[in-house]
Amino acid sequence: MLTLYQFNSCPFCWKVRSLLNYAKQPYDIVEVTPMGMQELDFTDHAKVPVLKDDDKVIVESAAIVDYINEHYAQAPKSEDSKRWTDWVDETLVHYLPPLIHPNFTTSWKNFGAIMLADQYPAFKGFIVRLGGSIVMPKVAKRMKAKYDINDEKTEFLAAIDQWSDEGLTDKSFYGGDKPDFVDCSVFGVLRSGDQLGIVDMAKNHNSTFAAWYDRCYPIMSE
Ligand SMILES: N[C@@H](CCC(=O)N[C@@H](CS)C(=O)NCC(=O)O)C(=O)O
Repeated sequence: MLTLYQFNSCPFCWKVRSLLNYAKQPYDIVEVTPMGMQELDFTDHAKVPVLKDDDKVIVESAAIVDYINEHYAQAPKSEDSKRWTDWVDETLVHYLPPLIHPNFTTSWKNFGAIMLADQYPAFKGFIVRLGGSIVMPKVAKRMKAKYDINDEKTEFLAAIDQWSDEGLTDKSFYGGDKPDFVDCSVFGVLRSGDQLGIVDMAKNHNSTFAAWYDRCYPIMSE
């Protein structure tokens, strides 16, 4: 049985979930507590996602999606797949924290939308939301400096255009008539920002992207 240890707010975790959903592969989810991460006591890896396949433990989202694809999903890959999956992990994902957590007020609102209603007992939920809303704007600021992001909105929309122009070109999916491994990765990371205004902003900006996202949704989202 597959068990995914995750944060519901984590884009790398949604990338994994999108491929599992694409494969129609059942899996359990364990929501990890950001403070302490005691649910991950079985591993030295102190980040989510972590995947357990019975007793086998796989860490790092790139390794996890490769494992899932080899053993469960068998989504097609092309020669250029790695260029795009690296782009997802090294470029696209970095725009999300500055967009979702620019300051305490927006972060608090977004954590309210991200956190599942029954995720934690009430007081613990409050502490996790408060802690996240304090920490994440600082993380977002560090990311902007580290990755030289000056205007996250403009640069994010430019990345969406790049995906649309160079990835999708005139195809229904990156994979052609059907989605492939790359579609699942791009969709998954963006899916983490659904309901937080990010996806709507991208859809309003680029209709080719909007049509692709809507085609992916029923295939990759549970
Ligand atoms: N390179 C890692 C990045 C994972 C990552 O940054 N996870 C974040 C959540 S989005 C995390 O676990 N942060 C907790 C921490 O750093 O303490 C991957 O692809 O799995």
